[in-house]
Amino acid sequence: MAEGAALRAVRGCLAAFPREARELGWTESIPYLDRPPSPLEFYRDWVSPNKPCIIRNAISHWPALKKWTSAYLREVVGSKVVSVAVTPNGYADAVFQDRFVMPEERQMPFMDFLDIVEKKVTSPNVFYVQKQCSNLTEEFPELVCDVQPDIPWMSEALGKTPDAVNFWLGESAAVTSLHKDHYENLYCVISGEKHFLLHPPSDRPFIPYELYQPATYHVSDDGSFEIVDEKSADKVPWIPLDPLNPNLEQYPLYAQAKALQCTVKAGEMLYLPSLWFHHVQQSHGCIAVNYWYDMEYDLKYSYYQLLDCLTKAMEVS
Ligand SMILES: O=C(O)CCC(=O)C(=O)O
Repeated sequence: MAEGAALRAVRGCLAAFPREARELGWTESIPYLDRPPSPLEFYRDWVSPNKPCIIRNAISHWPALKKWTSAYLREVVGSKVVSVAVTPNGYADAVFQDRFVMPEERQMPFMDFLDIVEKKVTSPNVFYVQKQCSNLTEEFPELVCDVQPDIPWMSEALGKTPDAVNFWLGESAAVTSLHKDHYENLYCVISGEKHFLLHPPSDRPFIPYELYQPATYHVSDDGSFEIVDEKSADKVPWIPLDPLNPNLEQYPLYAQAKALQCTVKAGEMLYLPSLWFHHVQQSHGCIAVNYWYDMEYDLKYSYYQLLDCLTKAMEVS
């Protein structure tokens, strides 16, 4: 077969693959479970087939659901200095002006942050407690006893404890741009609601990635900001596309991708499987805790790597 014909054949396979994968397993919406599953059920029905679901009644016993009011948080952690992501536009870790721009990581007393979220103090900037890297245990140890250090049935299903337990509290303008990672993610909403837009890993051929110079916002209280390049850092591969308003002229293949959307309400838990692309928004002041369990680097991971490599090779051919 001539090289051109071979390339066309591979491109055709990549274009057909997402639909074929979808027909094998994805539903139009995310299914609900009414109770926490047994470890075996969860591994067999959700982790192994890499399917998302929303689980109800899995965290109803957590004291956090009743206790984490603004008054309680102010009393217990109000005077503590914590890391807050500050951006001019709500997008931390996202493509802006041809850079991969990270937030300013501001150290501030938690109650000053709450004053901004509750609009007792106005700011032109957007604030989000979203440090990850186990910020619940590292920065808010006073709150850990109101949730659980891990999700027992998940730890048993995977034979390990989470790599990170994260605390999220932010403004409605704070958006997490479309990305994927290598965690089995159990995302628990304590108050408010989170809005997820998801793509299965099999949609990779339709999702653009480009390489960007990393940079960081330096924002001022008057709303002015600078974007400062992290000159010695390597370029970062990131998705430039906004799935809520995709530029289909620039990224026509995305028209063939099929997003699943769901809202996770207070008291519910989303299982967001490893390698799924996710874009996240929230109601104002929403509080969430999530558990990142490292994925198994098995054949599923290798197949995804192959899909990724073939997609990149087609982009440059
Ligand atoms: O809640 C968010 O804003 C983002 C969560 C997320 O992207 C993650 O846990 O991987």
